[in-house]
Amino acid sequence: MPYHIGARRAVMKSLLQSVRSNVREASTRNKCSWAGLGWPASQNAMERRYSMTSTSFLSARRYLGSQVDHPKRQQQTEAHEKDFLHFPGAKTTFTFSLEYIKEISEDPVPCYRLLNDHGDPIDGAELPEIEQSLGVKMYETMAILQTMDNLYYEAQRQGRISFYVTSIGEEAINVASAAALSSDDLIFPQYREQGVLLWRGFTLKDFASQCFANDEDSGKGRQMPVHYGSKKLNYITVSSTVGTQLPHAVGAAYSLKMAKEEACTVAYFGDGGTSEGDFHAAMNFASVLEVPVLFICRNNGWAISTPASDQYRSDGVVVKGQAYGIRSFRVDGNDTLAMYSCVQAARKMAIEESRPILIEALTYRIGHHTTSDDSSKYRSITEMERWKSLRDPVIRFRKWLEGNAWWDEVAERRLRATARNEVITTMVRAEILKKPPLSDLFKDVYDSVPVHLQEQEAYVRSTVTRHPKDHPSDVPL
Ligand SMILES: Cc1ncc(C[n+]2csc(CCOP(=O)(O)OP(=O)(O)O)c2C)c(N)n1
Ligand SMILES: [Mg+2]
Repeated sequence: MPYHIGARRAVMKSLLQSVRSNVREASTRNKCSWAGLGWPASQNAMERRYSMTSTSFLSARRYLGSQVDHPKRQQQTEAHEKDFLHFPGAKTTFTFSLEYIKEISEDPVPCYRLLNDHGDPIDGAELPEIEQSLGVKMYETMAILQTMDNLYYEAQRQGRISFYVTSIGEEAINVASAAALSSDDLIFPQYREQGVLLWRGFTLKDFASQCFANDEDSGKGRQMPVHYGSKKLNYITVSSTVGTQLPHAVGAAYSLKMAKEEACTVAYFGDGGTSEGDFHAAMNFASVLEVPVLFICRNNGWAISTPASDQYRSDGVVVKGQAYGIRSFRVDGNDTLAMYSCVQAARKMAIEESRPILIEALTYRIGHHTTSDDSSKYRSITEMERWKSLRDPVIRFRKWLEGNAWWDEVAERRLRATARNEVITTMVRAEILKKPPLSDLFKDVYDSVPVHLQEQEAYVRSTVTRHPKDHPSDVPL
């Protein structure tokens, strides 16, 4: 028999003997009951420890979920009210029942919604105050976003741009959250939030310049298509490295707090983003630093081909907030009004109380992950079609507008035709504009270009001179 097993047995035996003798002693003094009831407050810590050990070693183990309203637990709590002990890491009471926290609640966190799937207000729901002009602007932005996404998707398929990401199915999360924020709030996007930028005033020309990487792109053509950014609009440049924007948003929120600004930071991310370490680090930092940041998770059920069921075993994302001490909401991300009202309330709390808030917006990614993906390979067409036909957030909001007599078929046709025309016109123009010069590749990071970048530029130029046919003819040297 290996030594360590024998040694462990000896330790167990002596522990059991010690437990038995202590239990006998305690029972004689009538200070501990086999039934597992409490002990007098005067009992010392050693006795308590052995009493607890005796229950778990010598009687059948009972595992009680902490959410079960157990009468014995209540008695214990009353008996030990004076027994509070402040550990450096927690303030808590004692129990001698070996209990666990249930891994998942029997009642899932309900999802906040105000409109049903047909766009009718739910009985008794308190709708946010939205003026006609705001409601119409939100709808128009969603419709323009949808038009832009469809046309750019086609443009990629025609080989005119190299890459595109649509937000089809997630228009309400984009636009309603943007509408509930202030332009002073700093946005840290993932990559499927172009509707937030559109709402803030990024023009169709700006989108086109970025996607076609032309001379008018404020990023000077240095990013892949859809990696938008705008200093003027407080929109940090997209980085598609999943999750990296989350700690950044927390750091920036800390700086807003120190500067006593009346603004918050807003980090958008997907369900897949919550599997990154950065998500957890960001949540914890935000909680302990008490900073005004909104974590808006677009839980669309898929992280490329990985379904949400392979992403977590918890009740979605919303419950993760509590573990970090963060107040959290679960909202129907396809309900424009609910999304608007939730983000508005969350923003107020974040700023007035200087606290982070987590919002899990439930939705569905109707399009492929990106133009590099074919989602029919890993999910059923029926699933996609069902969401498209029954749960489209744009149609749902339109029905609500129509119910208020704020929108009709004529306005719809006019808007769609104008949007289509503008997207195509800006796209065609952006395509023929000249590209930024090669030298721009080496600028804007350092005040003056350092030697190693000068050397790299010289190397690129000599390569182009040697292989002129491999250099794109529309990029000036
Ligand atoms: C750190 C990192 N790992 C992996 C990838 C590859 N990748 C790109 S998007 C993506 C899935 C993200 O899913 P989710 O966060 O749910 O966002 P969604 O695409 O559904 O909007 C992955 C794994 C990446 N870009 N960065
Ligand atoms: Mg996702």
